[in-house]
Amino acid sequence: MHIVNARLRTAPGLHSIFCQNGRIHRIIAQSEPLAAQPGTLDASSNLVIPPLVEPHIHLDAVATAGQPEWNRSGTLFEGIERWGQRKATITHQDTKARAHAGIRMLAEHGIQQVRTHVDVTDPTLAALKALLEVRDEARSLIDLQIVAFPQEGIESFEGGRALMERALDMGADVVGGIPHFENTREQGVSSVHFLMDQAERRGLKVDVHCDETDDPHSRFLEVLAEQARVRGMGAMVTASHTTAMGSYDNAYCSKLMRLLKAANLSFVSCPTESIHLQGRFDTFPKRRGVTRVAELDRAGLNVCFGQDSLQDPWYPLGNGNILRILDAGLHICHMMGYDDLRRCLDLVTDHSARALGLGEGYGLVEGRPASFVILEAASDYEAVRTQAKALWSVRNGEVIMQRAPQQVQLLPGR
Ligand code: 17E
Ligand code: FE2
Repeated sequence: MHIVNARLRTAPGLHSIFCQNGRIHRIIAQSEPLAAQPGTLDASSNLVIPPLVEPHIHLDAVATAGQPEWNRSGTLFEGIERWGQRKATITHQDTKARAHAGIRMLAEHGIQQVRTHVDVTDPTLAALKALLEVRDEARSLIDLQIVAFPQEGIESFEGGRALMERALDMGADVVGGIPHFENTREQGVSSVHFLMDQAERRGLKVDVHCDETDDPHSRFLEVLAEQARVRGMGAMVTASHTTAMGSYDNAYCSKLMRLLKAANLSFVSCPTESIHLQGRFDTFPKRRGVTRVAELDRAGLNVCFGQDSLQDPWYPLGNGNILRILDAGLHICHMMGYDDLRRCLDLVTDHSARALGLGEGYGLVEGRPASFVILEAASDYEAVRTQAKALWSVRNGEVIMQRAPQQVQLLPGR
C-alpha cells in the first residue's frame, strides 16, 4: 500500500507514505502533488494521523439506556443503580451484540485502539466472558484492552476481592477500582492497596475510576499516586475521571501536583460524561465537575480524553466520535488558546496511546504498524474546528473503513 498527497502534523507540505508487510516503510516529502496511480490511495491533501484512540469506555453497558428505567436524576449513583437492574438481565449474546455495535461506532470514527472497563461485580462474570470473546472477534477492527472494573466495589461488594482475582485469572488485561464508591474511606484505601498488589504481582496495568465525585474530601488519587510512586509503576497506572480535583482547594492541589509528577501516572478525563453527571448536588454557582485537564497537561503529566459511555444508564447520548468529546473538552476545560488548538489532537491520539502503553506499536513513524486515519481536513486546527470525519482508516496496511467525503451545495434563492 502507498498513500500520496498526505498532510502531516509534524511537517509542512505533502507526503507519500509507503507501506510494506503491514508496516510503514518510508515517509517521503513530495515536491509537488502527485496523480494517484491504480493501487495508491490519494489522501487529496487531507491530514493523515495515527489512529484515534478510545482510552475509556464501558462496552458492556452500550445501548442499555432506559432499560428497564431511565436515569432521571442524572447522577452517577442513579446510573449505578439503573445499571444494577439491567445487569441482572444481561446474557452472553446480548452483551456481545451490544459490545460489537459499540466497536463499530468507534471504528467508523477512525478509532483502532480501545480500553474498555467491564463490570466484574457479578458472581457469574457474564459480561467479562462475553467481552473476552469480543476482544478476539474484533481484532481486525480494533485492539481491545479489558479492565476488570469492580463497579460496586472491591471491599464493599460481597466477594469483591475474589471476583477481581478470578477476572484477572480469566484474562482481563488491566486491574480496575472504584475507591470513592467503597463504603468507607478505609475501604477505599485498602481497595487501592489490593488492586496495586494484584497488578504488581501479575505484571498488569492499572486503570482506576478515581474520585469520580464533586466531593472535595474524596482523596484516593493521592493513595493511587503514592502506590504507583513507591512501586515504580507510574507508566502502568492511569487515574480515570478524578473529577474531585476540580473541587479540591488550590493549597491541597499544589501539594498533590508534586506527588503526581513524582509518580508520573496518566489521566483520562471524560468531559461530556462528567459535565453531565457532576454538579448534580449544586444549585448555583454550579461546578463543572471535571478534573484539572489543562493544569495537568501544563505540569507535564500525561492526560487524554475518553467517551466513557455510548447510550447507557450514565449518559444517554454518544455516537463513537471522539472528536466530539475533544470539542466539548476544550470548551469545558478552558483550552481554546491557539497553542492548545494546535496540539489538542494529541489528547485523543498520542497521549491516549501512552496511557494505554502502546509504545512502538503506535505512531506515524517508519517501522511501526501501517495503521493510520485520513481526516477530512487540511490541518489539525481545521480537524478540530470542523470535527472532521475520518475518510479512511488503514490498519496494518489494510483499509478497514472508508467514507465518502461530504458534498454540500448551497442553493440560494434566485
Ligand atoms: N460507571 C462509573 O462508575 N462511572 C461511569 N462514568 C460509568 C460507569 C460510565
Ligand atoms: Fe468510566
